Amino acid sequence: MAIGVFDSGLGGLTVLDAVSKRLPDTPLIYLGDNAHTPYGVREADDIYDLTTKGVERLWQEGCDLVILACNTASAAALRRMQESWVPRDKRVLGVFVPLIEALTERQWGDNSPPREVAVNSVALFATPATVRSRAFQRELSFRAVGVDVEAQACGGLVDAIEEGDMILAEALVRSHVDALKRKMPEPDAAILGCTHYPLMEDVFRDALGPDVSVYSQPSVVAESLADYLARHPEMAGKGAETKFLTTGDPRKVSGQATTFLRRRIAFEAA
Ligand code: DGN
Repeated sequence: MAIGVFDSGLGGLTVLDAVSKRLPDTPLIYLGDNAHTPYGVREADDIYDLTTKGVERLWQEGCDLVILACNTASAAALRRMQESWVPRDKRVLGVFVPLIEALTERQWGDNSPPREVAVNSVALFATPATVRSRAFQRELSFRAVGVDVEAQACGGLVDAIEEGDMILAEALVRSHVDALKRKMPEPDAAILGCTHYPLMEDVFRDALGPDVSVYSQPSVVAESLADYLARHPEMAGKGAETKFLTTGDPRKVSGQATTFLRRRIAFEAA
């Protein structure tokens, strides 16, 4: 058995890296839906169909527990999948809830009623589909009261990062932060709600200034998964092996992934 990590493409490799650092003895299988990336500009039903297909593929590989590393998939598909599609012996977890639990200082799975928290205002940076879904605001409202959220759809940023155009990516981060600050001048916290944005974390931090707490997902998700597996050891296998699968062209995706993470990664066809 292995833990599955599903993403719309390459971005989830940032989450996979953090998970393999935090849980070095847990086998992992990554599936990137590179044939259909990016999800950020797709409609919710389309994202749901693609995500369920990807998760089924990881179940076939023996991954009873699948993490949706992709924020767009977590936002548009996860709750619907959990409510009506995931069988009892399988688990699909997303990336928003761990982040919201960290933000609201809740333990994993604490389902007590929403309450006041230390953070009053939150800036969310994400893809257009994630922003449109309002999933972050919905999940937050189940856990906290009185928190203002301003969301900024960061059009163009995923493409610039994937193309390795860091000059454009930096300019886009700064202009999206400026746009956010016009709506919310002094947020207490900022969420980097997309798999790609941790690669621009320094620029986000610089543009937001020292008074804003920046939450980047990979380490938060890895910590939350470690906590989950400590309670459900039967969901994890043993072994340090990581396998990389793609719905796209493995040679092309391996090259792109190596540029993206600046280390060699070999993908196989899913
Ligand atoms: N993986 C997506 C996310 O975290 O929202 C970004 C890439 C995309 O499909 N747009």
